[in-house]
Amino acid sequence: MSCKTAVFGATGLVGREIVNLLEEREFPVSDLYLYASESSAGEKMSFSGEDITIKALKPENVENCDIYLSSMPGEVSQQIIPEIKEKNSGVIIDNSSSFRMDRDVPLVVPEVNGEVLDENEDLIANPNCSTIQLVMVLKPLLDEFGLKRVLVSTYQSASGSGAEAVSALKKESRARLQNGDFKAEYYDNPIAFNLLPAIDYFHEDGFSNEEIKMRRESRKILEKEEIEINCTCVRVPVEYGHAESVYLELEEKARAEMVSDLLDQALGVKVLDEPEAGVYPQPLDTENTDDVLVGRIRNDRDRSRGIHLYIAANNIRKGAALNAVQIAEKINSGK
Ligand code: 2RA
Repeated sequence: MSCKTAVFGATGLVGREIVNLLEEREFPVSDLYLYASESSAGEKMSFSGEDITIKALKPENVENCDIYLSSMPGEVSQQIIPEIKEKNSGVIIDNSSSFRMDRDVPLVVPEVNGEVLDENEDLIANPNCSTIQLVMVLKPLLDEFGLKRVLVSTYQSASGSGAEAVSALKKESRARLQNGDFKAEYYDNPIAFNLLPAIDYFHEDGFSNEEIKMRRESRKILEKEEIEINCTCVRVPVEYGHAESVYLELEEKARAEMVSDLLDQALGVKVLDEPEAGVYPQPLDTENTDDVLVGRIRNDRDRSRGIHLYIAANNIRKGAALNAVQIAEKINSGK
């Protein structure tokens, strides 16, 4: 079915990628409406050879559409999405964290739990980027061996914070290389030549909100509240692509070769695991693939059910825009 489609936050890194993907994947758009903040209203963006004028995102401006792909800051989504939902028909796919943990809002990664979607949805949440790439790898292992415990350290690129953070990374890097002296341009501390173990705000127990999101969202998507998932999330001086170092404790004994064979067959996952030949997942590789890359798969030296592995994925595409467009495709194919 061809769809009247809207993109909210069309000028951001994720919004732009959504527009690219709608064209690249030939999503059956009958009309496309683009919305962004007041300051971008009137600008034009190209889609399928046509220039589309961006409108200010206000509920009264929003056309009635079949699908709305939304990528706006949490505070804006929180305020505006209920109003748009009230006033318009169609399905909203929201990339913010505002509604992800609401009981009646499905949180979806199509390859993992696409079956939770039904034709009555009006709001679907797109998970956090670091959650998406993690559950893409956890799900096949959960189904085959069971999962008891997951410990993750992330290496998250600056683009996860948006275009301004990428510019800050470049500016700080240039300043450091040219004068040796530089100051923080975006985060509390410099990101160039540095690592920041602080993503989002901190909860009372010392975990950052990004770490809590990964735990809660993964459990919701996998429908397994009992899996122990704890994370340390780190911002790294990389432009695009998030990586994760993961330790898993399975319910059943499995060897690294079995894990590798299983992941190699999983939809949307690609095993890159010849470390001696320099073949392992890297953020730079994720610029050219939509697969979640996994490698360094190895047995724990002490625990017979313990497996270590390393994941990298494109945080803007599979971690955000692509996952949202895949949800739209799934919704549309069910109509
Ligand atoms: C980050 N998880 O990388 C965020 C992006 N949504 O900061």
